[in-house]
Amino acid sequence: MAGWFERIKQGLSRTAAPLVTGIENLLTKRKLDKDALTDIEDLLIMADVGTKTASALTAELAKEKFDKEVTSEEVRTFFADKIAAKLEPFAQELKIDPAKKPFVILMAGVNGAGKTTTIGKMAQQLKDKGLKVSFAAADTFRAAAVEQLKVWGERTGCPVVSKPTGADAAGLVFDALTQARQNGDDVLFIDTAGRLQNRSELMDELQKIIRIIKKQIPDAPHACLQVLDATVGQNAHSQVKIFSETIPVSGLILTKLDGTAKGGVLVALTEEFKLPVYLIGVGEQIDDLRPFKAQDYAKSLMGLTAKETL
Ligand SMILES: Nc1nc2c(ncn2[C@@H]2O[C@H](COP(=O)(O)OP(=O)(O)O)[C@@H](O)[C@H]2O)c(=O)[nH]1
Ligand SMILES: [Mg+2]
Repeated sequence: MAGWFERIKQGLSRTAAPLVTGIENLLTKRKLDKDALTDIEDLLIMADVGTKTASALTAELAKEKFDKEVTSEEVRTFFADKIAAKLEPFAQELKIDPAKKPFVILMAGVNGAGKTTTIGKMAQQLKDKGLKVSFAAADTFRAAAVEQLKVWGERTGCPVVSKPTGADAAGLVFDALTQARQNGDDVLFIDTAGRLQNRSELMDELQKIIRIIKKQIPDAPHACLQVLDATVGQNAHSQVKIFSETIPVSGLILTKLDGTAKGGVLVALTEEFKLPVYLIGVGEQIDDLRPFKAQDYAKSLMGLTAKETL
């Protein structure tokens, strides 16, 4: 896709900028000594790649380049290659199985992570492929949440099953499933609430939704996607931990990579949870959702240009 790499690079520029200037400053007229390595490790930690990964990457760099003259670009290319290799197995495409009709996708994540927006963006991509898509507005807790999903429904031409605020979310999901089956929809997105303040209530509700889905379609939901706001940095770890203890999270979507200096968190997350990353959000517009490509991400993170993706 034209401009794809530029968009990711621009998105990650806030994460990359301190790394680029930091490493540049460190290595000007200086060999890669012990102090420089410590400082480089700190820069990686500040980009939120995680302490374990930061120290592993720095150790690998030391092994090859210690006491040698290296340029900032060499160091960043070295890291980008290592990071890309780590991420490659997790950069997957979310496959919609046409045998599952509807293919049920449950979207989970804390308030403000980007669930509703991402549903809208994903729906547009699926509609462009000719699929029939509908939404269940199961975030019945906030009136604004239902309205927001309806706006995305109109924008993408997807029917939305909703009920007044405070309605039972699981009951609504049951109705939405029935309707999606009757209409022969290919995909049903279930938007859920994310109020972590009352964790046990929320988690009970999610589990109840899953039980209700299984009453109609035993092998559904076919995907449980956790949406994460990349700007929260290391907090993303506890969020994935909490949600995956409650529901069978099958993959991640990272949003707001365009507005963060913590874009490296994706590296640490995959290392810890070994979950596929299907998509990344790089803006608020409908087409600001991109497949996660390990190479491009790693290069962008290191402020490098991807010549081979042109
Ligand atoms: N910059 C940016 N903003 C995003 C992205 N994804 C979502 N948002 C914004 O984040 C806010 C919360 O998103 P929303 O979908 O309502 O989150 P939800 O509470 O999880 O449903 C909204 O203002 C969205 O426009 C993204 O990738 N980049
Ligand atoms: Mg929402």
